[in-house]
Amino acid sequence: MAPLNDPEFGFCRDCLTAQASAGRRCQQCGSPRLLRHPELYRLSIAHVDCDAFYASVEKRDNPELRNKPVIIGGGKRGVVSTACYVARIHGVKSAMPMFKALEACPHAVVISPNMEKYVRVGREIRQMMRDLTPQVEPLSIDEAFLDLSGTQRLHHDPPVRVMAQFSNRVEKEMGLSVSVGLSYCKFLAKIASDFDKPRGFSVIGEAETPRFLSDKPVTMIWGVGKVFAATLERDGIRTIGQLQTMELGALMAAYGTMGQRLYQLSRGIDTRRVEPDGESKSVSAETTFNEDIGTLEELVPILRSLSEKVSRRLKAADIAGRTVVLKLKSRDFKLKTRNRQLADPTQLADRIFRTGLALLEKEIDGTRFRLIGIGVSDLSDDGRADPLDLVDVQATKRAVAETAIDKLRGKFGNNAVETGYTFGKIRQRTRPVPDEID
Ligand code: DCP
Ligand code: MG
Repeated sequence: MAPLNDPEFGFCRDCLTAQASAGRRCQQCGSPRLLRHPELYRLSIAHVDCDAFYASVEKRDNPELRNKPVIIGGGKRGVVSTACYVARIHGVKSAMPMFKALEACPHAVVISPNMEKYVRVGREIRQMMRDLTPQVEPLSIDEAFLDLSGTQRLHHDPPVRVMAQFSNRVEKEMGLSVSVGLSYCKFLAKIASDFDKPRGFSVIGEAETPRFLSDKPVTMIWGVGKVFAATLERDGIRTIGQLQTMELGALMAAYGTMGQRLYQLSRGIDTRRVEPDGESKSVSAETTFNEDIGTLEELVPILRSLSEKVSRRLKAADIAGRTVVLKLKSRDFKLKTRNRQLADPTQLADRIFRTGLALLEKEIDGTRFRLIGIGVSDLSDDGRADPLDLVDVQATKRAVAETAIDKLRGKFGNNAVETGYTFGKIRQRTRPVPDEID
């Protein structure tokens, strides 16, 4: 068994020596990087996020860049993908237009992204995670959740020590640094990993959670983006602490299903499991027609309605998909699927629909169909979904409109608002299949 000594004295992240007293430095190696927490040996949900990922990979591969400010980005959209921590000191941030970044940090070295390389490195790190547990849920190229419950017997060490060793191993074997958050649920583990970046390791226990959250902004809650935060602000709600004083009924009356999430997460209640194989899953909806149909005019409203259903599910699960998949079954039961990959993951009905429509238009050739389906795969956390498009102003307007529609639907039900595409057009033509009944 591992030295499960006093969690309040903890252990050293560098040499892993369990501490026998409350000193500020490791009694073995002198490192100040000590981990201590009353719940240290009880927590088992971890979130790992690589530090300045693309930039760190480039620095690793070119030691001359080590102490220089490095920005990764450019390309089509002309924005910063990421900046190293040196460049961040000068105010450079992800998603900033490149010209602004260079105003802030004129001596920065700008490198265009090498996605193939980052994907490969991301996979290697993920494999190292899977060496610890099969319960690995990737969220994006450089981050994942791990559920280490029940692994103590395998590792002869509690999760916190396993994760400390993991982060040391990534540094040694990959030449990259990660930040780890450890808690009792996904919501707090993810918050924790962001807490003392780079090379961080933060622990948030169950007992301290309500107090810890109380002065934090509502935007820390999963699914509360800028638009929804503005709605809350208008209602006078800025901190999670304010949500903690509100009743479930009141929150649901005001914000629908989102209200329930606000109620639970504000109190640190998060029952979502770590779901491995997130990469291979998809979210889709389909329908079979009473009579086979083959014209765009008839298919478009159905496609729109199905896209909205997919979008609702994505939003409810806080996920987004990057590949849109259209499925068609013709009269003679031949199945066709058509895919298109987007620049960013989406959870918006509008983007799913428009992408699906472009795929559908190519298939209209007089064939009559008995089934249509639309879905997204390449699922990830919604954190990076649907960035506002600086070039396509109309798309941004539609995204804002969709958020407003979501809110009305949250309040008054899914049929409260119909768009021009579906209005009055579909009910008589399709029959619900079991999957479709909400
Ligand atoms: N990325 C991107 N565009 C964004 C944000 C991120 O292309 N708007 C890319 C570049 C990042 C990678 O995704 O390196 C991982 O995203 P993170 O948000 O984890 O950012 P970093 O890893 O770069 O920095 P941090 O140390 O804050 O995690
Ligand atoms: Mg990162």
